[in-house]
Amino acid sequence: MFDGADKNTDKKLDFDEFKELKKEAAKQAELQAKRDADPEFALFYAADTNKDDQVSLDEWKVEAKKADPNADDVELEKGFNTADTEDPKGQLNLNEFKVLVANEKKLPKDPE
Ligand SMILES: [Ca+2]
Ligand SMILES: [Ca+2]
Repeated sequence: MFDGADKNTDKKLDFDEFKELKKEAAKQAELQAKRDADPEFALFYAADTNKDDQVSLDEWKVEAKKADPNADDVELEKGFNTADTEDPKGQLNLNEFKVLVANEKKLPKDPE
């Protein structure tokens, strides 16, 4: 962490680098607070494994199957496409993802 922040590699943290470090820590704390306050954001964040702030169909399938290993690919894809209303297509941003999660909750569960 120290080495990473020491951008001009003089092996000393100057004040700017220290500020960067503080900013990064604040960003992480903010993110954590957001995850704590917003379960859907936490899910979005967990599903977005490549951290590009979009959840792809593949990322969604992986995440959905953690919750339900028997989830059906076709059904997952249908739900994904229904929520995917904004560009870029094939990727869900946080807003679209929340729609997806809300839709999933509305689905009647198959009686066992
Ligand atoms: Ca992603
Ligand atoms: Ca989209």
